[in-house]
Amino acid sequence: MHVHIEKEIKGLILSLPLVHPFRTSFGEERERKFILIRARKGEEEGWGEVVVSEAPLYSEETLGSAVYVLKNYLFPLALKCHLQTHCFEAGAERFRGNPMAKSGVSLALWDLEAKKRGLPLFKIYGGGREEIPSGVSVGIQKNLDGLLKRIEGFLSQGYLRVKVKIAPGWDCEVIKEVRRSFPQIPLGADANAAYGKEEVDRLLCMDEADLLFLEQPLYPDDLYYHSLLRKRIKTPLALDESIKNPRKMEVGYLMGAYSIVNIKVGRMGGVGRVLKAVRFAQERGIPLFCGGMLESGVGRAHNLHLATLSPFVLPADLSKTERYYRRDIIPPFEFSRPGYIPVPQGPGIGVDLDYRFLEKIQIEEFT
Ligand code: OSB
Ligand code: MG
Repeated sequence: MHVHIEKEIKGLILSLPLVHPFRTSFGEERERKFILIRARKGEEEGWGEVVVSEAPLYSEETLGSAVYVLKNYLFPLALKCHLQTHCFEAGAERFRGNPMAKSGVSLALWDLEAKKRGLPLFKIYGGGREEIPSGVSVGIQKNLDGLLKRIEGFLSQGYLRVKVKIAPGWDCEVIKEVRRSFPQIPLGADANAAYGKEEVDRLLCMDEADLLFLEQPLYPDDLYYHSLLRKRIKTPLALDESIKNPRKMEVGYLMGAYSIVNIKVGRMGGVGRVLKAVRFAQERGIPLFCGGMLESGVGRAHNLHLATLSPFVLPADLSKTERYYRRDIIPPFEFSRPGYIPVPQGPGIGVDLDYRFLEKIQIEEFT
């Protein structure tokens, strides 16, 4: 029996093993569990990704909290809005927090809308780039030698910028050694909020390594202490975890807490908020880069479209598929020339999903 579904929104919980374990100051991931959102209207379907982890380590959100909020609040809102982006995003502002859950729905609805209009998302966003400069984020390794070998491997493939994860005990010496081995490369360091305000003196050593940026050294709430650190350190500060929405971006700017912002749609709570933050950056000349959360191909396709906007002047945390997953749910992203990933040109996110593989890695679905 075939039932025609006019409008539908659904969550799929999936799991993919990472090619290489990814260690940061907050823990190690070997496998990525994530939620895909599928929004259907008539013949078209739009896809979004909820970039949560199982544990509340990067942020407060978890797989379980996202499922709860999607089922009980965000799916009903999306349906009430007839799956329209602006209605959904405006309605979602009423709910506190839960940006990754909100963003998953937002992305699916934007994809759906773009597909109905027959346009690639970047055209709707007003982006002008056809390929995105690609950087790579390198996790904490067992030893320095392993790190240097890994970086060398990535550089030989053409990555345009390397970001090294740091944590207390894996910071000054490591960064200085990396710089000594690779004197010329654009290099960043990301602490994932591992340092307290009492530990800032430790971070001044970064100035000896000629870094492009030091990302999120202090706790997410510590915008004020970031602004104090910024006065003492020459290395540009980039913020990630602290910039939870466009208001935090504005306050952080007024306080002088950062020079650069790492934009992640999941952390910000949806496309509308990212577009607002990007306008803010554009008006003030704030350099941005597009961050990553080890997304599946769906999330990375969305990131490619957002990264076409002009304030994204720095290489993105957006690497080739093979750096994350042996097999992905969309055809692999590769370089069109060394260091550049082409932006998909088809309608919406512009990539086709591998439905059979999707079924294989699915754990559960919910509406
Ligand atoms: O801090 O940017 C981060 C991955 C998971 C959680 C936080 C971060 C990251 C990355 C990976 O750095 C970037 C990527 O997806 O390539
Ligand atoms: Mg970061």
